[in-house]
Amino acid sequence: MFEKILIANRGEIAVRIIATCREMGIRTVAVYSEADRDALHVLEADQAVCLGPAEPMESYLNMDRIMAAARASGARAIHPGYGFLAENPAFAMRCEQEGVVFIGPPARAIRDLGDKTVARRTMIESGVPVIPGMMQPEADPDTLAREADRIGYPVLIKAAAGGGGKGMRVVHSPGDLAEAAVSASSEARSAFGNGAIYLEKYLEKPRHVEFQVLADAHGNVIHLLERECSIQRRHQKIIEETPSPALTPGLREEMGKAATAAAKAAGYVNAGTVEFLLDGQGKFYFLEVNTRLQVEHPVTEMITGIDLVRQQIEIAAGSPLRISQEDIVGRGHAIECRIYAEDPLSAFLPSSGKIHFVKEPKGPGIRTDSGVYSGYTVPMEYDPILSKLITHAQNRSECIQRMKRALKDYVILGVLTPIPFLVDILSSEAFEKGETYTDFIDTHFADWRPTLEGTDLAVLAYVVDTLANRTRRPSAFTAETQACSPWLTLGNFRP
Ligand code: MV4
Repeated sequence: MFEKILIANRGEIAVRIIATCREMGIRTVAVYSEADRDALHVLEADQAVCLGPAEPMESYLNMDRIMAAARASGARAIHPGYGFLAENPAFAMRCEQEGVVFIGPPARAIRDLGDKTVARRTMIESGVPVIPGMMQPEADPDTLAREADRIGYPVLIKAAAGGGGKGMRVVHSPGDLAEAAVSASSEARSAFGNGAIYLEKYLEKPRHVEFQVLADAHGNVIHLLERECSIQRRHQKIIEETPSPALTPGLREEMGKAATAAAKAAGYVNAGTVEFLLDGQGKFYFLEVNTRLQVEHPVTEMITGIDLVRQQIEIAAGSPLRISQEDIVGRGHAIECRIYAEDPLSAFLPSSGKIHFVKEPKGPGIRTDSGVYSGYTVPMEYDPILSKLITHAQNRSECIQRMKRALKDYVILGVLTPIPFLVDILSSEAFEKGETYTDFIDTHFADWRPTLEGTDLAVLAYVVDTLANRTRRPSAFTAETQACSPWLTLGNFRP
């Protein structure tokens, strides 16, 4: 087993990876940029190396500096987390060449699955259902028009190098195709440095259901059930849960088999996620494979009891999987809410600044994966995720109740968060009924406003008042029932 692992990431995911390393007796090396000197992952690691200036190309995306940090610290393996270099085949290749173990899939699997048309061809060969569409990229407008006629409108233009919705265009009629293809291609070129596009049949109102897979270097592949990730805003997931309210036991088994077949076909090793779209008729289609540990991995950990980071490290060290498919049992229900520093009243724009105070919710079935602490300043340079709040309970409705309670008990002062938005989603009838489709936010929360106007000012007034009256206590011998905990009051947005 590795004695020391370098974590090529920051924030909550770096902190999360450090936790498992400590349990395994593995020493950790954090890397950080000049903007992250005071970051939690730096404080928690055994050792920390400064990479350089805040700009990602000078720090977290700089392969030379990360490899130099690994050499200097004597780390034999690198965990890339998610984002940054996690799905960069050149980085995985460089680790392979320099004798450092990349805790992730082989460079070749990352590269092959990164091209969506290569991935589609691989899945078809192994019998995994794919969305009707093209099997290679195409630029010629006449060929595209013929293909669109064959597939049938509406069609969806996608970037071959894509993912995350960039370079996507829905086209409803032949007259709109050529122009949409040009604009999708140029968007893809600026986002991925590759303007290749192809067409798929456009599925209306699908669900996004993904399967966690684990594959070792000895040919064993298992899946760890699904995650329902349909609640997204601008291709950013905000709430994830498992099990999916849409799956029957039969469909789950069928999709799980497709997911492991997909991983085998791609020569996959390590932890990965096979994404599917599920239509209203219970038909599912392969979408793409995410070749990394995902943000939403904790919900899977909660219901299976399996530490995915430990599995990743053991697989990377060459150990065979010690769990088989029959060992995987989902217990109860888990939900994750992502807590970003963002202003739900101003189009969810980042809200960076100092976190004056944070109090995390506690209690049975509650987990917070956090990268922040009281007094920490959220830098502007990176994705503003502060933490993830995960609840686990015996069934979906208790899990929702628990999540609403936990969100209301979560106090973060200094930066804005979407907590009131999340509470309203979890309280909605559509969510309660499990009507979680990819158009959920547009359909039910397009012009959401907080229930209390002027909340921010009132919270500010309340904090000032509280600080000025530190010794205030609920008055004795009265029948008053007003809230006496400032944190409870703030968390509830009932100033
Ligand atoms: C689709 C689709 C409908 N039909 N493909 C969006 C991100 C990218 N990874 C795939 N996406 C979609 N592909 C076909 N053929 C609808 C989406 C989609 C979506 C998918 C999952 C979660 C949220 C979504 C929001 C809008 C569109």
